[in-house]
Amino acid sequence: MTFSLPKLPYEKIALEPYISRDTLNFHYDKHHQTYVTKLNELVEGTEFAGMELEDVIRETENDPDLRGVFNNAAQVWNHTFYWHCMKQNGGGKPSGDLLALLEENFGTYENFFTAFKQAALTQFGSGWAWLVADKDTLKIVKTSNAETPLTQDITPLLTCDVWEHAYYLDYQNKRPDYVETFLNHLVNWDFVEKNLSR
Ligand code: MN3
Repeated sequence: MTFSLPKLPYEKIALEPYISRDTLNFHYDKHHQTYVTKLNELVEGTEFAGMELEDVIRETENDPDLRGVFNNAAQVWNHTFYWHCMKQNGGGKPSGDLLALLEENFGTYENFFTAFKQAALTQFGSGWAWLVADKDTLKIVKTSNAETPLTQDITPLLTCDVWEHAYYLDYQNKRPDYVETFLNHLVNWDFVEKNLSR
């Protein structure tokens, strides 16, 4: 197969009690795997079969006939990125240069927290909330369905999956509780710093 499911960066119990093993059993083993499987079916025998995933996403973004390829490729990428955005004992206010940068861009960490949460809650239906770097400025954006800031001239730093499948088993319809927990207990700030240095 051309594309494969990247390994989770932690054990499935690592994010408990905030995100359960049950959620990861579905979200990683079923949803993420299905995007990989469908992508492989769609690109078989096409020019996209030999490309890097990021190139497939960029090449198919604006072609209505290749929407299926784009959707599955972007979801493969978005999910891999999302797994790395979390870690055991993560979340809370970062420190050092990263905190200073958030304060410089949003005034206070609390302002950042509120703005990120607001983006996650106001994404109507399925999608993603993101912290991105637009040249020297940090911004919060949201995308629908499989849309990804990867295709724009900005650098994704952090994302929260707000498709219902990301939180329904653990939080049911309470997206606000899931997003607050994500920020308070799960964010992998080391990964955000790594993305900033690119
Ligand atoms: Mn998802």
